Amino acid sequence: MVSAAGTFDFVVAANRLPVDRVVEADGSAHWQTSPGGLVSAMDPVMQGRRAAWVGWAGDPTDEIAPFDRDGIRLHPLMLTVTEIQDYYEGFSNETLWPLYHDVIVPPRYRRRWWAAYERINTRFAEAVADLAAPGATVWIHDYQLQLVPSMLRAARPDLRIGWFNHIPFPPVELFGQLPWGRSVLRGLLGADFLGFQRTNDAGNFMRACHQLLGTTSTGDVVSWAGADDDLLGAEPRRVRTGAVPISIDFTSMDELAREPAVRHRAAEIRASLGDPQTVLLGVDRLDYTKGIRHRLRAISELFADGEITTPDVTLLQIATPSRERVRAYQELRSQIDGQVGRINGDFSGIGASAVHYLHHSYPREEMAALYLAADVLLVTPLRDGMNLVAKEYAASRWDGGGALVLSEFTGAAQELSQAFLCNPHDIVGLKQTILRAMREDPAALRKRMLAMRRRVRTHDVHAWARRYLDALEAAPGKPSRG
Ligand code: GDG
Repeated sequence: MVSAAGTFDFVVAANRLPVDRVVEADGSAHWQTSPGGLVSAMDPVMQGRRAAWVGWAGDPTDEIAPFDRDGIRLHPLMLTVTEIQDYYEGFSNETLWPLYHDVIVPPRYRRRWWAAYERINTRFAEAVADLAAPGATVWIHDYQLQLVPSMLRAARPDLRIGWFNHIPFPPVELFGQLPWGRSVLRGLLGADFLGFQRTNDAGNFMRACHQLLGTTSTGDVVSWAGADDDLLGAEPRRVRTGAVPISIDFTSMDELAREPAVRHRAAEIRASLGDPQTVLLGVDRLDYTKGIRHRLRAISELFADGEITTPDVTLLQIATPSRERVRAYQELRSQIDGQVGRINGDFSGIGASAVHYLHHSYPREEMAALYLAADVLLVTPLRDGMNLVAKEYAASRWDGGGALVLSEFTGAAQELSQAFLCNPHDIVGLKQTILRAMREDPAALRKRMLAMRRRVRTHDVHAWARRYLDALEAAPGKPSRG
C-alpha cells in the first residue's frame, strides 16, 4: 500500500541508532553518541538537510518517542526480548553473519527467525516510508535490513533508495544454502544502488541474482524481469551495483594520536608492559571471523620455537565483548581463554607475560594510545568486509612508526598493499610474516607506513560517503517524482 509522505529529505535506516542510552546509578537516562565511523560519516552528509535516522534503540525498554539531536530526527524502533532473540541474535547473527563470512561456523536456518526478520524489516520500511519527504534519498545499511529496499519501494516508489553492505557478500555456492535466498535477493533489488566493500562482493551478488533469479547484467547494472506472483519484489527492476570501500575519519584519528595526553599514555602503556623491545598488538571484537585463535597459535609456536621470548616480546590482545548471548561467541571466548592461559603458563616469566589479554572495551583516546604504543599490529581475520582497525592504525601513526600484518581476506588488504600481507590459515607463513614485520629496518617500515597513511588520508570516510551518494544519484531507473 502506498503511504503518505513525511518531511525528511534524507533518511538513514540502520540496525542501531547512532546513540546509546546510558542509565546512571540514580536511574536517570541520557543519550550518548555511539563510537564508530558510521556516525561520523553520516554527520556531514546529514547536516544542512532535513535528516532522520531510524534504528533500534539497543535495549528492550518501553516505547521511546522520536527526538531531535544535533539537528537530526532520531526515530527509535523498540524490539521485544523475543524479537531481539529471533531477528537480531538469531537470523542476523546466527544465520546471515556466519553464512556471509564463508561459514567459519555453521549457519543455523530456523523458520521462526526468518519470520521475525521479515516482520522487523517491515517495521523499518514503514517507519522510513512515514518519515521520507516526496523524492527523498534513503540510505539503508547492512545485512540486517536486506528486505527493506523492496518493501520501501512498494510503499514509496518516489524515493531514491540505496543500500550498503558492511560485510562480505558470499559466493553463490554458499549463498545458495539460504532457504530464503531468493527472497533476500528480491528484497535487495528494490534499491536503485547496492554498494559493497569489494568488487568481488558485488560480483558475488550479481552471480547469485543470475543463478537464483535468472537476472541479466550489463556492466554494473542488474536487470530483473520481475515475477508473476504477489511476493516481495515482483516488479521489473534495473539496479546499479558497485564497490565503495568504507573508510575512517583520518583527520580526527591523526589529531587524536598527536595529542600530548595520548602520546604520554602510549609511553605509559609500554612502561607498564615492562618496556619490551617489541609490543605486538591485536584489537578486535571477540568474533570468530577475526582470526584471533590463528594469531594466538602462531604466537604460541613462535615462543615455543624460541624465535621470540619474554620479556623482549609481548602480545597485547584487546578483545571487545560482542554478541555474548550467542552460543558460538561463548564457545569462542572459552577457547581463547584456554589458549591464552596455556601460552602464559608455558612462556611467561614473573612480571613478564607472554600475552596480556583484556576482554574490555576502551575509550577512543585509549585506542589511539594503544596503536601508538604498538610496534606491530596483527590483523588476521579469516574474512572481514573491510577492517577499520587496520586503517585506524595507519591514521594514528603520524610518527611513521609501526608495522601492519594484515590478512589478505580483509577488504582493507585491497587498499593497504604496503602492509605485510598474510594468510592466517597458513600458520607457518603467518609466523614468518610476523617475524619479517618485527625485523624489517625502520626506514623501510616508515616508507610502508607513509604510503598507507596517504591512502587512508585521500580515501577517508567523507570521500566514501560522497562517492556512495554520487553513485546512488547516478543510478539508473530515476524514480518518478510526484
Ligand atoms: C563491520 C565489518 C567493516 C573496537 N573495540 C573498541 C572500539 N572498536 C572499534 C574499532 C573500529 C570498530 O570498532 C571495529 O571495526 P572493524 O571494521 O574492525 O570491525 P566490525 O565491528 O566487524 O565492523 C567490518 C565495518 O563494519 C565497517 O563497515 O570494516 O568488516 O565486519 O572502529 O576502533 N572502539 C572503542 N573501544 C573499543 O574497545 N572506542
